Amino acid sequence: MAVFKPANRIWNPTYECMPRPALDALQVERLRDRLERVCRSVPWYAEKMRSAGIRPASIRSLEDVRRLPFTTKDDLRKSYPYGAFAVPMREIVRIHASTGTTGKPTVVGYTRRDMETWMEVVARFLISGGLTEDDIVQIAFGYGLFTGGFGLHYGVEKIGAAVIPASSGNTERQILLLRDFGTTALVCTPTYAVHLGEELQKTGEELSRLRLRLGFFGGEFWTNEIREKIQALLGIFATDNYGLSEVMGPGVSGECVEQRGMHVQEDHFLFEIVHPGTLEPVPDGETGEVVLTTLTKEGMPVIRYRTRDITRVIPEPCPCGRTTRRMEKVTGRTDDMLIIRGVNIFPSQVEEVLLRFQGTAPHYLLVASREGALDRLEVKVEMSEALFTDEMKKLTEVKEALQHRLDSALGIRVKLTLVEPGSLERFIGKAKRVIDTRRF
Ligand code: DLL
Repeated sequence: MAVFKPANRIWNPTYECMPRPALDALQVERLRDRLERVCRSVPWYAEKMRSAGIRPASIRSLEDVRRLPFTTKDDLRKSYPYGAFAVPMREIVRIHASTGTTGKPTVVGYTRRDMETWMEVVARFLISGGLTEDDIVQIAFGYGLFTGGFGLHYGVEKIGAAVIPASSGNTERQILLLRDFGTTALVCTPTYAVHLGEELQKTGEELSRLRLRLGFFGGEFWTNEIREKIQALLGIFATDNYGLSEVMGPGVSGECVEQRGMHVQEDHFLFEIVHPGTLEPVPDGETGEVVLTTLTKEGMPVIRYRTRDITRVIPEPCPCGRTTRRMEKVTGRTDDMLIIRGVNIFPSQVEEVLLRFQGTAPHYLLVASREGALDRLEVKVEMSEALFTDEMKKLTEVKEALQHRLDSALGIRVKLTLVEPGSLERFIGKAKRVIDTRRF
């Protein structure tokens, strides 16, 4: 289905379109101020800076940020639950926690001013992706410790659009709301958007009878091919937005109507890309790990936080007029990366092959195992309904062709298993695409 392109609107041109030299100067000033604060109020941060020989007053340019030590998830875990807070508990008005899959969650606290900043940055990316005051926004992210639900909620309200706090799950009810409440914009993970789209299709509902026109998806990586699929399934214009609890939640960056990379809210977050091995900054345009420093956060500031997310800066200026730098779609996490017989493999590579290939659905699972001394990678892929009902001969041909594409895209031989439509687990939140049995 042809997708319209919304008008280019900017929520806060003062900051989003600030001339670069002024923005750089603002970042340095805010960085110095945050460092001073952190050193005053978080003992382990003060110690970290002292051991690295850093005095906040000596930070004079953005180059100086390279001298600062990194913060890792482990540092934050060690300070569980409130040891990374930089203000007394009386100033904290909200607590969230990250969706850790192992061990304890990372706890994050927000002051009233942090809440205002959060609403502001979410409002910015919603407006940049085409939202208006007239929209009715169905939020199908979980409301709870996860930052997705509440984070988006207050940003939508700030703009003055109407929120339907549907929360996650119960696809039947989501479809009912979409239809009966006249939802115009959908907010959820891209995986759930695909699921919702497929379920909607099964009901035989005609898209032209819905009012849906926009989608804001984030919380996990997704490819441009998935975007096309979602846009067609739901008849919408879809944009990507990125964030993480440790830094703020959603709102760190988001796409504009160009749909080409996410503008980082650089007046609030200092953004670097470093080589995950050497930890040295890479030149603009080269791929590496995202490192973020909060420039205004009061409750729980972080300095050079290693996100483990892999992407690159898009060096060209954006036609939308914003001066903030854009990050390319995240291609994966360093901890989702599998090393199979010395070759680095990301789930996104498999997804790209599948989406360009007829006969399979974008539901897949990578299973790494070890046989003797040899690593093995099995790729389980759901067949489409059409292929499933086709004759055996066709099935074998498709399997061979897909095997060939996967082997050449990944650079290793994989074991391909085609499974029945609907047999792999569906996710209402973030998808889990990798099982590595070698770690246990
Ligand atoms: O997922 C915050 C969020 C909620 C962002 C809703 C956007 C929308 P966490 O649960 O702490 O916070 O997980 C953060 O999710 O480090 C990335 O690995 C991944 N992630 C988030 N957004 C994207 C995205 C929220 N647009 C972790 N593309 C991050 C790729 C994403 N990965």
